[in-house]
Amino acid sequence: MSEQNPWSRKEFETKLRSMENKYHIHHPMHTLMNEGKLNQKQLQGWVANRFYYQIMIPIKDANILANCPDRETRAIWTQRILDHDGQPGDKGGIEAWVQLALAVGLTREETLSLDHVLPAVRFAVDAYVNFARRAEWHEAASSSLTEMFAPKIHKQRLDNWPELYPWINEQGYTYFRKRLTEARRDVEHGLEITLDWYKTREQQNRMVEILQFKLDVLWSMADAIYMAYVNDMPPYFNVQK
Ligand code: AHQ
Repeated sequence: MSEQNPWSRKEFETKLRSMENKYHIHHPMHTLMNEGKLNQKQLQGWVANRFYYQIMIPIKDANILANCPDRETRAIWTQRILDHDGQPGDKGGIEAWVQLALAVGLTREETLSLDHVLPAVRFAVDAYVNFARRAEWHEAASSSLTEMFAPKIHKQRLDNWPELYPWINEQGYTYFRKRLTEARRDVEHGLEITLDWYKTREQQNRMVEILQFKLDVLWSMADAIYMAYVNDMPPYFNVQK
């Protein structure tokens, strides 16, 4: 097979950014959300399920750290764990997501219990964590780059929810505000690692596969939540209890 010429750095980044069309912002779960068409129970279902994703992000990042021999990279990547788990003076993103849960009317206990987490959400999230655990650390780090598209979805929530969902307590928005700046900083570092690492066209095609895998993780989570809370078809909905 002829070895295709590698994309230039700019072409490679453009190719990765062109995959935005498959980001979960375009999933009906998120378009309905952004049109104000979800009721309280449906929003609670999304928040409670996404809590599992949030608590597993630091585990994912710790696995990348464990596999990464480069001190400078680790010193920067460690911040991602602190952003979620918190540190003195900053309760962290996981606590901010609990505040979002309280703001949509969930209790702390039921959110922390993970009782609402759907099997398919758990499978998708665990697939992401297990990929990060066993992949070569550059590949695991670059799989975070769906966050290239995240600032837009966080901004959408901050701009539209107060009007669309006036019943949500304002304290719930801390998480999205936090991520706006954190995501932009993380993407800068993740993109640098990615554009430096994948050199040949074959390697660059591998990165496209990895980004598609992560897009699939996010899309599959939205599928499961939509099925259960919008179609009212949770697992085993149609069989005798
Ligand atoms: O809140 C999110 C977050 O902390 C992260 C970390 C990052 C990663 O390491 O994969 N991805 C990510 C994302 C977060 N929020 C999602 C959303 O829609 O609120 C988006 C998601 C991502 O784009 O990967």
